[in-house]
Amino acid sequence: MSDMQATDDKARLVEILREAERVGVISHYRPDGDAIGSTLALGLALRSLGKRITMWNEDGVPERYAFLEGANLVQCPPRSGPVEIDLLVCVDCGDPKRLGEAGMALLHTVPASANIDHHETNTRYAGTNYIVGGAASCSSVLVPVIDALGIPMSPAVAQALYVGLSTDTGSFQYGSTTAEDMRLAARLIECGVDVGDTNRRVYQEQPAGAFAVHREVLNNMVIEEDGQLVHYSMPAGKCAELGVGREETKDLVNIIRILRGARIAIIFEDLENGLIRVSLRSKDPRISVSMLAAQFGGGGHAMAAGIRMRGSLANCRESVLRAARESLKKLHE
Ligand SMILES: [Mn+2]
Repeated sequence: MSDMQATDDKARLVEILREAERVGVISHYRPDGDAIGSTLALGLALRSLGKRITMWNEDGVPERYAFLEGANLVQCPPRSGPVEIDLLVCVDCGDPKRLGEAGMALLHTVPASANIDHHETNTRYAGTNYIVGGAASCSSVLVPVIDALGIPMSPAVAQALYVGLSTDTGSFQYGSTTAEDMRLAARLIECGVDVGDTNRRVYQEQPAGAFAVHREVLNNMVIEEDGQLVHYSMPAGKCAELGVGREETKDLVNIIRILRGARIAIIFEDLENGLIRVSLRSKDPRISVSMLAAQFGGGGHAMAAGIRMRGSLANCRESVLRAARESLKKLHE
């Protein structure tokens, strides 16, 4: 998409945001820091204009983000009945299916919809789409929108945006992190974000259950292709055996991706509903896991992508590993 197109979309987005009285904000299921940060930042910012705001998420707010202002206001999307809003805004969600079933139903019944996102693979499914593919986070994309609306950046909005930016840049560690991202972080800190306190709450307050899962992954990870490919598979029943919820299986790929020499890290997880979830990370800029995922109907970013596949754990794993080995082989051709 050209910059001009993005500018036009932004102007239209700002206009409909300004006009709407009752706005619903929603993001993807199994929300991460950017999904929650974007939802809260936009919700709180629009609320400060006197609008009536409803915030939704299929899976609610994960414990680690519950400290953010407004987190207690996030509800599950209604399963039925009319919803009294003028505009539904989907943030950080590249594909309407990821809104969840109730969210997707909302999208089809509301009078107007908008989509603000940074996923390259965004399908532009809303009435108005403002997509900046390649931006570090959806939170980053929201900043010029909030500015254009003339809303002063409150400490609460800044903190929500900071959490989105920090989590989507891997705490500013990804190679894609730019000077502009750092300048945005600086601005958010100037607006009142307590960096030490925010990072401690997001990154250093993990429940004991998380350690049971980490132990399991470290004990059973597989290292192959001379250490270039590392993966772990979580079979059906494992969460119950470990006594943890699905929430604890998020971000497991970060445990194995730090192996020295690894280029691709993959977690396979049997979701026990006929679906296998695959989380992929690349540590080599020549390998796009987004393209790898696309071969199986998945998507995401070049260095971080995901797939939901139908089939057995063993079959899905073999197909994806074959493709991963293939992309490693291409490096040496
Ligand atoms: Mn994001």
